[in-house]
Amino acid sequence: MTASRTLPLEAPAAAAAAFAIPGELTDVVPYGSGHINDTYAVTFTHRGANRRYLLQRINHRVFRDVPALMSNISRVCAHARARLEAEGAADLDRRVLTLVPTRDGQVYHLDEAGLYWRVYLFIEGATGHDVVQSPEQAYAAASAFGRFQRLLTDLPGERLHETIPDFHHTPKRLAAFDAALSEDRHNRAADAAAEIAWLEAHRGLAGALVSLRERGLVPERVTHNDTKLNNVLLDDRTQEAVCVIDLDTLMPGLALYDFGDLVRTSTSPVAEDEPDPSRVTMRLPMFEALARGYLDATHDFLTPAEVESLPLAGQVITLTIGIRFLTDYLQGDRYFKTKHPGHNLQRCRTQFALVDSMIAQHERMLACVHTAAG
Ligand code: ADP
Ligand code: GN1
Ligand code: MG
Repeated sequence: MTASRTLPLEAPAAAAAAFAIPGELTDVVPYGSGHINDTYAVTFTHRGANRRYLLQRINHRVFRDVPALMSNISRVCAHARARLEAEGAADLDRRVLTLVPTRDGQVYHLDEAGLYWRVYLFIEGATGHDVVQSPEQAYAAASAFGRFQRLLTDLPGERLHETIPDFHHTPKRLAAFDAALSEDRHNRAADAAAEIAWLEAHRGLAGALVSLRERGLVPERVTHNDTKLNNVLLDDRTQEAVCVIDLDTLMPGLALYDFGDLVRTSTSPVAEDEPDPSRVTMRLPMFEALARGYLDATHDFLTPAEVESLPLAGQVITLTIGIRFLTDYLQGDRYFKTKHPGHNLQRCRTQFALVDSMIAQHERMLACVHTAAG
């Protein structure tokens, strides 16, 4: 199966029947713009009323240990829900993801073809945006991920499973790129010559966050690790953040990873796969809103070294995802879903252009952080 194909709709329809959902399945529609899982909105009709659920086939080529992943998610959802309830939050079924169990009480379903499925309650009236539309949206997203980070500071029990080991270990991502380049199995390196040269000139940046961690300057925390803008649902009416979603990469990490991916996805005026990289730019008003939003929620527990490194985090995480897109391009698009053969290369170009823009504005970004941190 290639990375770009989804399953015919019989498979999700059959999987939906395994879950403890009242009524009759009346609709199945592919949903969302995630690059990893196959996601469907499924409608059940019960006593004349329609209700939607969010069904996902978990990509088990990417997440090798689905039981461990689902154990992380159910622990975190239960904890977040209890914390929100204790704070007196209303509308809990929209504020935190809620897993729907299978008919035999499990949190996921393994079908006869060996595919893994799960169901969440569908959060209606809210959207995950691919491109940020205003500083208010940037503030809302950053403060939601900051509050989520805060909710996890007292997660009880053992360390979470690492669902993808070394997920944001930039030097290891670079080593994987080097290996893919020397193999060049799909003869694509020539088409990526400019990006390969750019990366050669920026290799020095790859070790920056890992080195902060290795020198003990920033602490390990429970982090989300995939805080792209479309992984927080914003209310369609008020634009306020409703719910943090896509919890597959929840695991031990650095707060800097989470802030970095917010900068990567919430400052440029164009989509991650914009064909014209000259349109990519890190917009300071968006960054200023992100810094305020994130720090309003986290300033009392982030360390000074974490705060000081927030602008650097944007550069390094954007570099990291750019390296991953380029590697996947060279390897023939095995990991990310793609719509055409140059898709990953297009995505890589926007990432590298964004890093350039951040490097050029580093001092101004740092000044924003200092102001936001008070
Ligand atoms: P991926 O890992 O492939 O990105 P996500 O978990 O982010 O998968 O889900 C894909 C998309 O489905 C999201 O971007 C969002 O639009 C939508 N989505 C996910 N969970 C829900 C939910 N509980 N309610 C409504 N929409 C959701
Ligand atoms: C993937 O799952 P999704 O689409 O939210 C990827 C992220 C990348 C992102 C790039 C598990 O996120 O790491 O930053 O694409 N998720 C995984 O858009 O690899
Ligand atoms: Mg997602």
